[in-house]
Order: sequence, then structure tokens, then C-alpha cells
Amino acid sequence: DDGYRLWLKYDQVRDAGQRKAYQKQANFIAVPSGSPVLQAAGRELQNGLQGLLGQSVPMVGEGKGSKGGIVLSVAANPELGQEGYRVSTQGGNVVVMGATDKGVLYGAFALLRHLQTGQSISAVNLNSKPRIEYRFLNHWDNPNGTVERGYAGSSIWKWQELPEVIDPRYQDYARANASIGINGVVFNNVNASARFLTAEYLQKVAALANVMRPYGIRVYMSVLWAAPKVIGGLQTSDPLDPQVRRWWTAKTDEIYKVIPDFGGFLVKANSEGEPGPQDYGRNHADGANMLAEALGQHDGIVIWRAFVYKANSNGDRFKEAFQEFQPLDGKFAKKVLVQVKNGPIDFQAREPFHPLFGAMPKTPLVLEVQLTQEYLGFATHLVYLAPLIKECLEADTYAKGPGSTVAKVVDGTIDNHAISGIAGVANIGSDRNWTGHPVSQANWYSYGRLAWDHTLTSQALAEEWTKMTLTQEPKAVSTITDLLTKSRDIYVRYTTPLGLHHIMGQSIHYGPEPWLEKSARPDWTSIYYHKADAVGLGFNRTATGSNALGLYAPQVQKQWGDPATCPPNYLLWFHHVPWTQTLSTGQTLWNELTTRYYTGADSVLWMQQQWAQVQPALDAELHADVASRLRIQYREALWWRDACVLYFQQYAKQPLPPTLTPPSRPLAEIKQLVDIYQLR
Ligand code: BDP
Repeated sequence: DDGYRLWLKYDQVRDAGQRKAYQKQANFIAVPSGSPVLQAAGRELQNGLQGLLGQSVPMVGEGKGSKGGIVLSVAANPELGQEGYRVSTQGGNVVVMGATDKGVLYGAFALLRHLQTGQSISAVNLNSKPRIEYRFLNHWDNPNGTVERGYAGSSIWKWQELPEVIDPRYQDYARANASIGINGVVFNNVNASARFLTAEYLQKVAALANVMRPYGIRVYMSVLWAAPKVIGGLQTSDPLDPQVRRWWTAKTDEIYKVIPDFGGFLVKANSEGEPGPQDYGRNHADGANMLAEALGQHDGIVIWRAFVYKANSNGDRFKEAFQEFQPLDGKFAKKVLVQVKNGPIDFQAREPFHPLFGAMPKTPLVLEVQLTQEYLGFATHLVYLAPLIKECLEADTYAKGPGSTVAKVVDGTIDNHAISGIAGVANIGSDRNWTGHPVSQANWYSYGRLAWDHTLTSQALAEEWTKMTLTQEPKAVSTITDLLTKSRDIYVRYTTPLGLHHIMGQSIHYGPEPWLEKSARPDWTSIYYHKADAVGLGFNRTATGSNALGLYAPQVQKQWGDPATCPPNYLLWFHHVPWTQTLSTGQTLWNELTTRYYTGADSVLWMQQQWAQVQPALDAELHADVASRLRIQYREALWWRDACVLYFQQYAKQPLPPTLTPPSRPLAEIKQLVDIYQLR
């Protein structure tokens, strides 16, 4: 198994009784004539059933079959909304109903998932509609085929071959996304090349949009703010300049001519050196609103990213996005959504939720999470990300009293927004198995499912993915589910326990480098974040420090502001804690910290053991691949452990707790190791 088929494997159902029961209900698939979306739904069912049942199921027109078949049906039903579905038995048939063709497509995939996970078909009753309207995948892919922070090969988009050559992979990509409910994709990097807005590239993007359309996926584009200068021949990109406004309006009209259902623009501006409206003394709202105006009557949106920070972050980068964006609440045009990363710094293995959530009630906020494991071990470490995403979604902002979770901010229910969105930075590349690490497929999968319904649990999604992708053997399913669900906490333990953050290798963002003191900017060093000294460790963000904590609701401040009640997982995000202080866990900071590094690394051995156990239930090639990556993971967990323990020990000046065996190599040796890694 080379992993190419993802969770859409459709291997034959092993249990003969179950297969028979399914076959009885699969004598035909009735597909009403309709859009290509309906045809795709029919094709998916036919293809899936062919595999699951080992026999071909004929597709017939509407009302042609009698009983014992699957009937696709589009019927007005306000309860289902634009994309919801109901799958139920009616008059001897399984009816897949949606209020729209897209609803039927999602229903078809839900039915397949139901069968793939071995559930009974006789009284099937599936009812669901998405809680979030715009469910994006953001690729950080460049025109030259490289992928920013991509660890699974190169870009799957072959720009040089497009629009003539349509790689079959594009359609498989669309199928995979549709199967989990993703309905919008951005093909190009937020650090955008202006090239994508040229007539030549619009043809290429349009060719991809044609492949996406039957799968209910709309195409959006990252744009370079300076495009009017770079490709438009103008002297300025000032959003208030009439010429610039005219340029964007004309460009937008041109895009809609070639891509009539174009979704809109994603913008990274005035961040990490990218150009933006601030270059002309304007603000983010001026920029976003200008693009919204350019979209005019077209059915498109502007997604403006809040990931901004300047070279001089006033001592705490944590506060920057808030300070720039919160005052603009209420100033954005209707078609604008602001896209906010889950945490305030940058996709660290664990971050407190971003303080903008709950603080901009007049603006729909898109939650951005990173599926590509930039700070989570690339494609080498097994880290299942659903728990990270859920931790953010379930965090309470207290914006409108207790229970004002980030999920409710994002899905728009708390502030009654008409539109809502969520974005995952893709972990996909040209590797045959799409994601490099076979288990990283589960991150793409669970993200999409959570985007559809954020109330699903990490555990349920791990189990669902495992059954569809790896094995149905019950013991193995439960072992793998357990392993996946714990993996993110384990990763945090051996890399950045107790709320440490941003102490990874410079630029590459891999491996430990807590000793990093000098960089192009102070907030790219490690010492800026961990602040280790003779007294203790951690960033004081309370009122006696940077007071970033003051950006949160009073209830959050109260809980996190006191080291005794602050969850240990966030402790060093907000407090500079003395090495000798006893924590709520009962141990001193030094002992707790070092114990976590050690138990974290030991847990990777546990992961290896668990993985070894499921070997008989899995494809041999795939099993061996993951097993070998787990060996690297253990080696590198020790690297993190030894580097951080020895480095911080220089400040703590204490021995390790007696139960822990000190690292056998000196810090100097480990520092060399980092240099070698960075040569890669
Ligand atoms: C950072 C990445 C950088 C991205 C940036 C972003 O290191 O490559 O361009 O995020 O999200 O984490 O814009």
C-alpha cells in the first residue's frame, strides 16, 4: 500500500455477512440528471461500491430503479441548508437527499464513510450540515514548484504544464477534499507571486478550477499587495489611489471572465516584509475594503490575514496582531473576513488561543491552523493534530459570558455573522502518499471533518480515519486511536513542555536551539521567548511584565494570571517562574520541567511498542515506513531532551531529580548536531 488512495481506499468488505447486507441495498444507483456535481456524486458511489462490494453497481436515471437501490435526490429542504444532507431508508431504497447538488455529493461521501467504517445499512440515518460556511485548504505553493514549509515533496501543481496537461492527481485531490467537506482552496503561497494575476496564470488557475468545480470546491487566490506596481505598470499600490482601485476592479473582472465562480482573495500584507497598505500610511481595513469594492457584484470574498508583526515588536510580539486589528473591528466591509492563527505567536506546538478571538465581534474571524508540521517535526514525527485544533476551538474566550468558545466565535453563532470560515495550511506535496508521513494524512482528514463539524471528537476522528485508511481489526483500531490521540501531548513534552515556545532551530524550525541569542530580529531568537536566568524561566506576560494577558477577558486573566491556577500547559507563556517554585503539580519547576522532557522522550518508546503491536493488522510496507520514522522520532526526542535539559541546567544550577539519568553527552556536542542539521 503506497498510501496514494488516502482514506478513499474502498477495499473489499471482509465480513461476508456485512458485504451481503450492503449488496442487497446496492442493486442500482439512481442519479437524476443534473449538474456535474450530481454526476460526481453518482460516480463516487459507483466507484466506492465497486471496491467495497467487489461488484459493479449500475447507474440508472431518476426513478428507473425500483427497490433495493441507492437514490440520489435533490429536494428543497430549508433544514439542510446549502450543503447539508440526509441519508435514510425510504420505500426500500437508501435515499441520499440534499437541498442542493452539493448536499447530495456530501451525502454520498457520508454514506460511503458509513459503509467503510463497517456500520449497518438497514436503518441508515445520517443527518448533517456544516457549522462553518467557508472551509479552506491554503497551499503555500510557489510557481517554481517549491512549497513553503512543505515536507512532502514538491508542489502537486505543475504550473509549467498547465493549462494543457491535467494531471489525474488533481481530480483525486478534489475527491479527497470533497469527501471531508472542504469547499475552498487557495493554490498559492500567502507570500504571493504577482505572476498568478497575469493572464497566462489565470488560464492555468482556471484549468484547475474546472477540475475542482464538480467536487463543490471553489478556487481562491493569494495576492501580492504590490501587484499593481509589479505587473500593472503603476507607480503605487496605495489602496486609496483611484488608479490602483481601477486596476484591481479590472483585474477582478478579468478573473471572473475566466473563472466565473472564483471565490476571492487571500492577503498577507505588511507582515514579514510583504508589502501592504501601511506602506502608504493606510491601514488593513483600507486595503481589505478596496479589494471588497473591486469584487463588486461578484460573489466573492476577501480574507485578510491578521498574522502581522513588525521588526520592532515593542518587547512582546504576542500583542502585535491584536493592537493592529482590534481597533479596526467594525471598519471592514461586509465581504471581508479576517483570518487569525490559532495562537498569538506562530503555530507553536501549543499556544494559548489568539486573543483576537472574542475581541472583534463585528468582524467574521477565520481560524487558521497549520496542517503542515512546520513546528511539529515535519514529516518525520508522528503527531496527530486534531487535539491541537480542538484545544483551540474549545477554549473559552468569555466574550459573551462563559461558554463563548473560539468555536462559537468562528462558526459565527455568538455574534450572528452571516458568513464564517476556517483554514488549514495544507500538508500536501508530490510524494506518492501525499503527506510524507503516512499518519499525517490523518491531519488533513480530521481538519476537514472538524471544519464541517467542530463538535466531533479527536478520538472519534482518529478511529474513523484508522478504519478507513489502515485497518478494521478492532484491537488495532483502538491501539492506533490511542496512539494518535496522545501523540501531540507527547511531542509537546519532549520539545516545549509547560508552555515553552519558539526555542526551535533558527529558520529551518526543526530541532532544539534554546541557546539562539542572535538573529536578524530579536523575536526570531529563542532567548526572547524563554527568558531563562538565574531566577527562573518563562515570559512574564502578566501586568508586571508585558501584560499581553490583559488582552484577554477578565475571567481568562484571572485564571491564567495566577501561577497557581494557570494550567501548567500554559504556565511559561505567561509567567517567569522561579526554578525552585513548587507548581500546582506538586513538583518544583526544575523537577517538573526535566521530568516532562524525560517522560516525553520515553513515551516515544511507548509509541514504538504500540505500533509494533498492530503490525499483523496492517499493510507491511506502510507499517515499516511508520516504524522507521518512529525510530528517527525517538532519536530526535532524545536530542530535544538532552539539549533543553542541559541548556536550562546552566541557569537552574541544579542536578536532575534522582530518578532521571543525566544525558551522556555534553551540551557542546549537541550544539554541533544542530549545526549539522541546519546544513540540510
Ligand atoms: C511562519 C512561516 C512562514 C510563513 C508565515 C505565515 O515560518 O514561512 O510565511 O508563517 O504564516 O510560521 O505567513
